Amino acid sequence: MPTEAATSLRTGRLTIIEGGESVGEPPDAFAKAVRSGLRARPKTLPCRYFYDDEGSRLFEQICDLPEYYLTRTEDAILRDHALAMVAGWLNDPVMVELGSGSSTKTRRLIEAALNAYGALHYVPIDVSRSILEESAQGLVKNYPDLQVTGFAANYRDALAGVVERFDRPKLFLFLGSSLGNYEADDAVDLLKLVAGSMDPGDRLLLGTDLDKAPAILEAAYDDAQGVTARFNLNLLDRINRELGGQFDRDQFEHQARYRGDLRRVEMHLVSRVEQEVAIPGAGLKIRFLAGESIHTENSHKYTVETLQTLADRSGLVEEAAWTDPEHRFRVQLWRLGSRPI
Ligand code: AVJ
Repeated sequence: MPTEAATSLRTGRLTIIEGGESVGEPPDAFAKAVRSGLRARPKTLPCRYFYDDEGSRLFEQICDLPEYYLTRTEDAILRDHALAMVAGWLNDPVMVELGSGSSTKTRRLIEAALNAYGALHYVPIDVSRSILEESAQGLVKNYPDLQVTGFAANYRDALAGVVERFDRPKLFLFLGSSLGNYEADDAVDLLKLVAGSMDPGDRLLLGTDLDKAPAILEAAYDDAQGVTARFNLNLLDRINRELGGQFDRDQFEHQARYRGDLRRVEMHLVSRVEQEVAIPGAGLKIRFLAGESIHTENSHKYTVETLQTLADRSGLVEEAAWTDPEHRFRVQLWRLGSRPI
């Protein structure tokens, strides 16, 4: 919990709280994750390591790709329904966002809340202190009636800090289908963590990608310009940069595979040849067969039914939901269920 370990910076309407164990994860966390992932069978690497400076830049580019419909579809839903999404509170709720990143889409909701209530306290949570500070500074400059308290911490620590500091009704936001990176049990654990931070009057606004034709899904994760391929391959470059790895990225191929049975798009890095790669910083020499893959990401796709199951298992119930005309993406408003789980 961000208490004594927390450092806090306050300037006018902007406060940044940095605390908890997450800041940062221990310096050898990446080496350890690479070591265990590449020694496992099948080989894997955790997708959270995509987002170094270069990876974050590439992800912003992905969001603008013609094939990557997720960002613009969710944004259109928020644009059309922001007022309804933030309506129904007696006074302005504290708006708490998990994984806020650059907070661009969130502006729709911030503006709607400012219009409806005249003032707002926005509480973004992100592991990256620099991204948090930059976006928070832009927001307070833009909106004179907005107050921002950012938490640079992991979700668990930050949510504990939020509950401790804000004794007012809250609207939690978890957008961008970020939930899709979690396997069902882990998604339920995360949703339970949020539910555990909620009071009966609080709400969770959750944005999720919907299941659809494989061709559309595979194109979204394997675009014609090759931006997603560079995003995936950047993980090998990052291992080279930070752990002295000897990966030759030209010897690996980016693949996006839709698994209908699991309702998810998997990203893989497939070795084009039989090879051995040294990673001194992780104490490793790893052999690859030709065609052998490293599984780097899952992006789960949902139906109304699987979302209902997630809500049930997490002790949450649906109050409202919005989708686009083509039913590509869905934004739902959940609250605590009446039965304890
Ligand atoms: C940020 C997890 C929602 O899964 O669609 C984009 C990440 N990976 N292209 C997604 C991603 C490849 C993205 N999320």
